[in-house]
Amino acid sequence: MLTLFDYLPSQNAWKVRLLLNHLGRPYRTVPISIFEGEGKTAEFMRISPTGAVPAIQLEDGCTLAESNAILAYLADGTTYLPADPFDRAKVQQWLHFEQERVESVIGSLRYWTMTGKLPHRSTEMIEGKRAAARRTLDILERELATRPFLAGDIYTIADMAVFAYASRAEEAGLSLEPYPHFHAWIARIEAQPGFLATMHPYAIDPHSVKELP
Ligand SMILES: N[C@@H](CCC(=O)N[C@@H](CS)C(=O)NCC(=O)O)C(=O)O
Repeated sequence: MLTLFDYLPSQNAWKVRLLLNHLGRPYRTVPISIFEGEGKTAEFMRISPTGAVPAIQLEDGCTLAESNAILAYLADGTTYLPADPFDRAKVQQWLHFEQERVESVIGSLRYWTMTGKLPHRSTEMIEGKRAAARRTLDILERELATRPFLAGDIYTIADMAVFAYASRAEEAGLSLEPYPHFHAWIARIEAQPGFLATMHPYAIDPHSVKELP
């Protein structure tokens, strides 16, 4: 059976849980307490070179890290990742956008906000991230005004990846009011069969108030 190395408040890991739920694929979970340093053991770093979750181990022992690489691997051969090379590349385009402009911007702000680390970050850094986050939401609003899903007419792993942190922007202190098309896209995704509504706040982990080792 597939193994998922997981940390419940991680929305990067939620992306993988979401896809597994859509696919109805059984898996077992190995929790990694990242704030207690479990990600930085030699054993786990052989599985995930950065020491970050999510990572998976296949039935044959092969391992894979990076949420979007995992999504692409697990979605291969399903409607969530088109077979046509151009359509597939369009999905990749949005997966790269997600890492550069969603996860590392809205995801970071949300993490600092929800774990009480915001007062320990410089004003310059916070304002830089907030401005970048607004640019990201403006892009998503403009793009989603023209089609139902990010890569076209079909729901794909691009939507799953971007949804993970972009839909939680309010937890990062960003208002979503000016973004009606983005709102409608959130509702479309939440209505997909097999959508995984359960997400976990950092507050379930008392260690999350610490800095990562
Ligand atoms: N680019 C990676 C980022 C993964 C990531 O930053 N995971 C966080 C949890 S959301 C983590 O495990 N951090 C611990 C660390 O970096 O030591 C991905 O998309 O999987």
